[in-house]
Amino acid sequence: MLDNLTRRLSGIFAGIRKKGRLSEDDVTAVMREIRVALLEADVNFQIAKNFVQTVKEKAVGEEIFGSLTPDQTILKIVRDELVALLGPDETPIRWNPAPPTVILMCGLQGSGKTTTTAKLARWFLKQGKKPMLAACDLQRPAAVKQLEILGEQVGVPVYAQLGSNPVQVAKDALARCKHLFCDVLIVDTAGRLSIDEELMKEIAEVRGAVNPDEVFLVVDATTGQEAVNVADAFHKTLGLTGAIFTKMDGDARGGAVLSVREATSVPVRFLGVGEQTEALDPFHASRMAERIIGMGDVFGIIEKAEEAFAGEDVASLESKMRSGKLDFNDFLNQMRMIRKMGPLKNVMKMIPGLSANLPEEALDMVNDKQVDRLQAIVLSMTPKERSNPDVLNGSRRKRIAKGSGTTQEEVNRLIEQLYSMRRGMKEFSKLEKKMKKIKRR
Ligand SMILES: Nc1nc2c(ncn2[C@@H]2O[C@H](COP(=O)(O)OP(=O)(O)O)[C@@H](O)[C@H]2O)c(=O)[nH]1
Ligand SMILES: [Mg+2]
Repeated sequence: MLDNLTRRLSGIFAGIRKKGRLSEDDVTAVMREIRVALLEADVNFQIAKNFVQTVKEKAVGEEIFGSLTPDQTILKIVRDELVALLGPDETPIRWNPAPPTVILMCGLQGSGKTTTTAKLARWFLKQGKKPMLAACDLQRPAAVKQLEILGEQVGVPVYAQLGSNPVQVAKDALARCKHLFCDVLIVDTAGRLSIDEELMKEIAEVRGAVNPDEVFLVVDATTGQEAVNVADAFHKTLGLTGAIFTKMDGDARGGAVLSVREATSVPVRFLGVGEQTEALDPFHASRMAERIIGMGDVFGIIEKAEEAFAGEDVASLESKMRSGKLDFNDFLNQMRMIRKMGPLKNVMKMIPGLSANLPEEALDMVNDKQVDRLQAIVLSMTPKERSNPDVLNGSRRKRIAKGSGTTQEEVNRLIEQLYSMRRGMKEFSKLEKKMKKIKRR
């Protein structure tokens, strides 16, 4: 997500770090570089210009000339300005005090409305809500079917009515929702390839019929600047309360995400980061800003880990690790937990400094297939071998390599890794004990 911009900015900051003290000319040059980086990321021209202007003014005010660490100062200013540009850090859902809360989804065809409708339902379910979906895209019969399949996948009811019209379906869905005591109704609607009057009229009528608490515009993040015009048009007709950018897992340059709030005052609420229904991240301006400048998203990782490790016996794993008794059963468990955090590549991209410094190809190399290979090796071991790796002699290793479709070198390497982890953890525990003693004195 926005990797190119991150890489560009990191390069700029590294350049400042190398230079040390900055002259006024240096600052001007740096600002020009930042502006070019923003423009290349497809940020609106005026917004990029204003952004750099503010950063420069603040930088001068902070007396960066002569400062020994101008890169830190500029980094902080850029971060703060990005947060300001991206809007309120987080906008909570506007719950209707008298449920159900109604959410209207709108956007162009193919932007990801139907998928995002299901993603939101899943997200609400996790918050302990009881969502229901309304299939108001009656342009194509397949659209209703798609929502029904997705609804079944996430386990929420879908209200549909073939041969009717969107306004009627929306009204009836709302009644049904109340009847079932569901507390969130998400209304999926039809899109067009471009904004046209008929589409706007239809969706405005649906809006009038259900009086939504939230109107979310779903935007394909790879569409660039055009997204701002789309947001503008929908906002004028419907009064948007939020934007959701989809396909952030693809090669989105990010300009639209960075521009839409400043251009339309509509805050970004969620980001779609994959085709699966769990691939939806709530939007935080500060986290986004920090990821863009290469500070990583530590909170995002912690959240993902907490979610994945919920209900897992992490404490016993930790005590095993500390005592240096880790075996391949624990290893298997760990792998399973890590896989629950989502594609490895996405997790790695959130680690501070990593995504900016690693080329995309390197990230591709630590792919999930490799983890699968390691897992296959462990799965080819007998239970005895897993709990007592000491018995793994040459012939056993050969058998495991064959059984898992890997090579004996790979098997050897994995076994060596386990032993080195054991040694490492033992050393660490010793060190920790020593440190505690020293502290007590
Ligand atoms: N990679 C990726 N694909 C997405 C995302 N959101 C939606 N899609 C895909 O985009 C296509 C269009 O989505 P759909 O929900 O049918 O769009 P709609 O026409 O607006 O309802 C589908 O192939 C989805 O799988 C996302 O966040 N990432
Ligand atoms: Mg659709």
